[in-house]
Amino acid sequence: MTLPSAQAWLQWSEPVRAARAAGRPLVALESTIVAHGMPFPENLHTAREVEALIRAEGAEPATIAVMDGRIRIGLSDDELERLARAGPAAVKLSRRDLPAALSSGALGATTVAGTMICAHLAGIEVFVTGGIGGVHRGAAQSFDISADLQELARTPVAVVCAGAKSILDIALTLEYLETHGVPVLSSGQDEFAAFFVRESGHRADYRLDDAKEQARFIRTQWSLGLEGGVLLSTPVPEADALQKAEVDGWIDAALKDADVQGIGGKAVTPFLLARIKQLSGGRSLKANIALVKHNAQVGARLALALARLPSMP
Ligand code: PSU
Ligand code: MN
Repeated sequence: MTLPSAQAWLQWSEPVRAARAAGRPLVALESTIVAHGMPFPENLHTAREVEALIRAEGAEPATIAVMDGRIRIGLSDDELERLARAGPAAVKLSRRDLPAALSSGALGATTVAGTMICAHLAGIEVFVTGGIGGVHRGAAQSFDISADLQELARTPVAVVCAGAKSILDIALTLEYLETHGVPVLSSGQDEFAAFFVRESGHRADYRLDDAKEQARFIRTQWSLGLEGGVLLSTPVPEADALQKAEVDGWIDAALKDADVQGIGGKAVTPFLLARIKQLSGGRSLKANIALVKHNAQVGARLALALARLPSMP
């Protein structure tokens, strides 16, 4: 009898398979940001641009999703378009949803947590996203804490993000990560970033601007046998950053709307993102696109640096 292997669920795209065989570093990308985080067609354009930026740095992008009962490691352009057009019709897949989508054959978009699991199965060390999920405001009542944080605590993947949106309670999000032993690194500034806004008012644990330093930190963590991920925050480029005062107003209004409409569970984050886009007249979307593209460059450079540093000490 052969033992069942999670590897059997993986289906590699040809370019990703070739890059891996050639020893070129891979960078995982999530698909919830495509299906649920941005509207069509901006989601498709952004996904293509992000992939191109990673290739231009010398790494290979692997967008991760669930299609036709397989975990896809890398999507063709047609498949990327299928996902972008499906939008919210694609199931949002966090850790607990993966078995359902794989066993039923549903089209699924992986969250940060879902993508970390799949990236780790594929042996991919670096994963680029926009912003992570976290502890929601009012979590003391709602218990709404994203499964992304638990995943960071257990799965050894480096997650590059522009911090977390202030739809979340950023202070509690950072407390949670500290409790679970997840290092929070920042590149480009001392503070943990706040997604559309550069400053969150909270310092990251360690500032490491250089990809080589980041890679040394990450290799050291993993070579010690310390389980779990690393979070690397980098702020939205100055030219595209929004100001805290205006964003706070949109967020307060969006949170109120979610409350009045009784939005709960995994619908909360996509609802808030879409509402903030409306309230900002599209400016939040522009910032969102800019920050994801910037994260892609930071992530690709980290993947290259990690590939040059295969072992520590
Ligand atoms: N933040 C964004 N855009 C997104 C998400 C977060 O700016 O699209 C997505 C990510 O996939 C993240 C998920 O993992 O939302 C978190 O959802 P929840 O809060 O339901 O765990
Ligand atoms: Mn939640």
